[in-house]
Amino acid sequence: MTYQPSTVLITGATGDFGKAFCRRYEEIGCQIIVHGRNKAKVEELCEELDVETYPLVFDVTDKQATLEALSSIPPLFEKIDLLINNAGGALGLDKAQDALLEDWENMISMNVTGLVRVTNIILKGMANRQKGHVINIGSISGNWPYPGGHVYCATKAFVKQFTLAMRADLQGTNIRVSNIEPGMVETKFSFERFKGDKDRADAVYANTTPLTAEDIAETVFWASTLPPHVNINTLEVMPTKQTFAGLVMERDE
Ligand code: 8X3
Repeated sequence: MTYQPSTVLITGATGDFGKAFCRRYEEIGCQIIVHGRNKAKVEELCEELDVETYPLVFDVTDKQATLEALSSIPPLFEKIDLLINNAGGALGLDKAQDALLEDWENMISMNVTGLVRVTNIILKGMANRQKGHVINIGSISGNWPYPGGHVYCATKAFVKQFTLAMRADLQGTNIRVSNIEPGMVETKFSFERFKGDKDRADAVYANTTPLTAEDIAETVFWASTLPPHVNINTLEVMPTKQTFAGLVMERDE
């Protein structure tokens, strides 16, 4: 570790990834702005962390709540030098033609609209200070389409290209931007994708060795603590036991 962020804002901090990120930055004594939708969960996590924390409760899909919450950050915490855009998720794995429009709209709201809102606001402060790092939690699904992935894959492809295009604009600002792209990680991701169907979620991770939230926390931590002259643009991380399925050819009878 040659660089140490001082104030980290983690969106979706009360989820499995978010908690692992909090723990990793707690180890080096960073101040952490802990974001989540559930006030009790955010406050509980803040209590558990043995560093200075600031709780931020809002839903990233609510524009007004996002603007108000981010403008309420007190001076002690406002010099955010690491934003981890982690809030978001997947809804459904049905074929596109069977998917619910509501699920599609919600994924776009969380993974795209919410992420760009938070970024737009926090990036301005970073640009004024000529210091900062935005780490977006992308996904291998932004690179590799799969059946049932449709809008989830598309939102993560957006996040990747948004990351790279921001890099182009941020030349000369010292601000780093990275897209970390995990493959299969055993978290509540599938439970939420399958809307509480535990058996279906468990089957995703059965009899194999997925990544853990801690694996991704270590990757994010590494990218954020490299010397300031090093920028990880994109980084795809898969379990050793996960690989590519190849293309499918439809055959006539
Ligand atoms: C999570 C990885 O492969 O389930 O973003 O889409 S995957």
